[in-house]
Amino acid sequence: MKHSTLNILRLRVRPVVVPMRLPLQTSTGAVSTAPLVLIDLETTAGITGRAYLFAIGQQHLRPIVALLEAMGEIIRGDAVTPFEIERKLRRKYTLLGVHNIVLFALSGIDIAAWDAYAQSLSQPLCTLLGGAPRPVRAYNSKGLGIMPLKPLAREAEKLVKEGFSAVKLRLGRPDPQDDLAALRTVKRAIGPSVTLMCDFNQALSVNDAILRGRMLDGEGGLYWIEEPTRADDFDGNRRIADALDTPVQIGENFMGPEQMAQALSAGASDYVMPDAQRIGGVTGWMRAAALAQAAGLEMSSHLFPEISCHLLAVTPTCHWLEYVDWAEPILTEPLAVKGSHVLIPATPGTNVLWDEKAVKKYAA
Ligand code: SMN
Ligand code: MG
Repeated sequence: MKHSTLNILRLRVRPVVVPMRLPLQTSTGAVSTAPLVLIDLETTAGITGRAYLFAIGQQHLRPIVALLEAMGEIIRGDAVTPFEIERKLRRKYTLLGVHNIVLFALSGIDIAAWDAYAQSLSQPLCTLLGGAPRPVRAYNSKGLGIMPLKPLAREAEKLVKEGFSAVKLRLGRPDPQDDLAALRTVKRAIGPSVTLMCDFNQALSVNDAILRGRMLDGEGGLYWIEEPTRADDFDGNRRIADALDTPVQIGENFMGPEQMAQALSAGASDYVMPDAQRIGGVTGWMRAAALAQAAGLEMSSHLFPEISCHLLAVTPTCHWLEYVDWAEPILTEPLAVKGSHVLIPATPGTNVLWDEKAVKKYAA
């Protein structure tokens, strides 16, 4: 197919609120539904590239939809060349700031454009990027929120029984002793052979994070401590990482590869885990992967497992894929999981396809 025939006809943007099977209580509040923005990048060749964004809260759907629709007008008729689209949109949004939900919208368009481009060449995204669709190691990140110990133990057993060799516990209770009790409960429930990560969602001050981190260090066996303090306090994160034995993990809030470069040069963490909708989609991820390679740091993903599996397969320091099933109710082809690995679909593009009946049902 001639690339010149692949131009953007229009961007279709639809908000949905999808029920979550395992609601999640984090230190920042409850996540009990998945408010998603579905993007269809329709092209002149009849191919449609797709992507979804996670709005975090339902109240954020409308501004994200509005941003996407405005960007859709700016790129209408343009060729489906992700670097050129990025260049144009970044220039148009320079004065507003390419940050936060502007970056979400830019990332979503980028992912949809790469999907359309890969489909036009009849290749899975990861093959187009120069990789092989090999299984990607994943941890089960559903559930294990801040909850009472009894249901926490039951949930931990259930998540491991789904076939995973690693799970992630949310911490950040007001009393450190309650976090300790939760950690011990989950470790007892999953046994010594299952890897356990934990996530504070930025709950602690730097000093408290060092105190609580030392307490967790004393327990042994914790794989990483995620976002112990404010995500953009790179110096604070460095002080925590220096003080603790357990590796510190950050990255889901890196706003583009530029901010990740700042975190790396500050020595902010031991591991990194960019988020596809904040790092700049496929384009931003590939640049972030090169930064992690140069810094010699293991790189994991944050949410968006359907896209992240393609991306981690071409990431030199590929570490762990964060597996959640939050988009599953609106997809016709949910990701296949086998033995704690996500299987990359062999179909052209990303294989993100909407279940239109479900999209109608959950329309917001
Ligand atoms: C997280 C982020 C956003 C929504 C829910 C949970 C969490 C994670 O930080 O890393 O999964
Ligand atoms: Mg996190």
